[in-house]
Amino acid sequence: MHSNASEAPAHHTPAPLSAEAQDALKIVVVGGFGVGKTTMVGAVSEIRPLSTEEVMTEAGVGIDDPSRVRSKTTTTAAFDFGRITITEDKILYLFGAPGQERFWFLWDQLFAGSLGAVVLVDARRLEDSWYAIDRLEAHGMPFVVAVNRFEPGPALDRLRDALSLPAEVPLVECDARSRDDCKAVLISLVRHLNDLYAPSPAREGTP
Ligand SMILES: Nc1nc2c(ncn2[C@@H]2O[C@H](COP(=O)(O)OP(=O)(O)O)[C@@H](O)[C@H]2O)c(=O)[nH]1
Ligand SMILES: [Mg+2]
Repeated sequence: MHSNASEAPAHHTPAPLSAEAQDALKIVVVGGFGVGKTTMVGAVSEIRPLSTEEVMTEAGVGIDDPSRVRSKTTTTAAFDFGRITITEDKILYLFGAPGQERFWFLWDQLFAGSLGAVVLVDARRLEDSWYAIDRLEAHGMPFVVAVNRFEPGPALDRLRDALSLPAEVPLVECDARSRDDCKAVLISLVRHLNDLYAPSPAREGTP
């Protein structure tokens, strides 16, 4: 008899949200169709990301164009949802927002209460992420732009020009499948927020 009911299982699923959790922080990941939003939320989330990814059906034909996005057979019907515990009482929630124009009505709700956003860009299809940048600028929502390199492409400074990104908006590279890359993107957003909101000595001096 080796079984012992009081023994903790060696492997268990991540604990449910801590009772201490008080601060819920929210970051949204936006961008065009097939740029890697679902992949990014899945790569960094500590819970199995909740996603409403559906196998593309006849209904998507002519609406979502997979011909330009190799090996993509699913499309996000609503949004992706992931979670990262920062400290016991600080939880970061990640929302991947569908990029297709027919889902824009969701964006205002999604942006409400968000700290900032990550715009994912596929360097081969910059135009697919232009509107996301436009909408974020219109909302006054701080954001960073992450270039998901599916294949070698133009240098970052050329992409910055092509996207007409102001110098102060961080532009970084990432592989959305890499947890470390995605973490680095989130850290660049947090640093950017810090630069925007932290009282600088110069600002403190002004009345
Ligand atoms: N080569 C490569 N493929 C990627 C990368 N990120 C995502 N993918 C693939 O690209 C496809 C689209 O990604 P997905 O996350 O579904 O895009 P979404 O529509 O923005 O949610 C999927 O088949 C991913 O596996 C990447 O950085 N490099
Ligand atoms: Mg998706």
